[in-house]
Amino acid sequence: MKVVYTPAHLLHDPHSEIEKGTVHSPFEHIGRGEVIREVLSADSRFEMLSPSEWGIDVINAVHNPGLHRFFTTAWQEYQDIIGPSREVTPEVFYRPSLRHKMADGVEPASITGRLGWWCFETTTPLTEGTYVAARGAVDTAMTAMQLVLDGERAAYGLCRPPGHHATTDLYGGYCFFNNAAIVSHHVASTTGVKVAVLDVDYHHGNGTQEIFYDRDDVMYVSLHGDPTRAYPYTVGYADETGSGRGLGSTVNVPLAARTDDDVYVNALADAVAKIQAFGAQMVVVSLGLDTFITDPICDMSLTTEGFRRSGEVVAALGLPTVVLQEGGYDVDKLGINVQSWLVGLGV
Ligand code: OKP
Ligand code: ZN
Repeated sequence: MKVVYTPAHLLHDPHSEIEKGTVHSPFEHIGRGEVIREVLSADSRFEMLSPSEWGIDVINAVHNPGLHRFFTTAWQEYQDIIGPSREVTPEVFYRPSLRHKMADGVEPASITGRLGWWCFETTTPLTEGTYVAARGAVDTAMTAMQLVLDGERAAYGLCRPPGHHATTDLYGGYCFFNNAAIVSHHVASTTGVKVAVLDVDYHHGNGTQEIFYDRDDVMYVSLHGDPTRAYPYTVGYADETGSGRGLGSTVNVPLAARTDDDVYVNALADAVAKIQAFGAQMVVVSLGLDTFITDPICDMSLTTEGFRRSGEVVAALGLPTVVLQEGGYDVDKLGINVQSWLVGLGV
């Protein structure tokens, strides 16, 4: 299987994450990308390729162009105006109900205000190289997509930073640009192929869901920790099924703590049947390995073998498949878990 990787991800190198009232070392760090690269490059069934450049139009086709514009200057503006810092995290978030009964807010002029205008939480620091790394993740995803459009049965994009929490207007959840949504929108809008995003990351992909919520050309199906206990808490409930023309093309399957391989694989088979019923002609997998039994920030109980079985369930769809990296934080096992999932899909 062809694997798309770029060392540009090393430029997004945060040293901290603000969570649960403390500052600690980030769960989403460069070691994640490197361990996956190491394991796949040591396995002759995988062939490593560099991404080609896709430009910014593919990003602005999905996101508010203001979000991209913000990333091009934000880190430097903060350094110039607030003072030198290794990384930047918002402190005041814009919430529309602040202006309840008033006209809608507008993007503030100050960089402190703009950070909280474009970001929704505190665990996603901007660093000097974040923008270039996030562009690299988009290029990685688009290049994997092109391989599949050119006839590969499947391809894997080692995207880092991940993407599925980024909405039309907002970044957060370790995500800056929504790699899976950018690819899926590009395929659906330029080829007319019906796409299903299958999101198997532990966390609900609120960004991808929001981007496609009212559309019937891209389905969004997610298995995830029930948001009654799991990040992102306010999105991902089973009764969210789409709106307008998109009604019925969003499917959410919230799962219990300690969900194991057997329960998960059964739920995945049901989800895959819905993708078939939708008439999808291509699948984009948001691949998170944070459902793993020893993941440090999640609570499910999948094993390396369960990931292989998951890949097999997706392979049974018999559709061209673009697999894009999202989460997975047990770094010691992340490489072999990705490998196992992809071997199950078929290499
Ligand atoms: C990104 B992805 C951990 C704090 C979590 C953000 C989680 C983002 C997950 N207790 N902060 O979906 O793997
Ligand atoms: Zn996750």
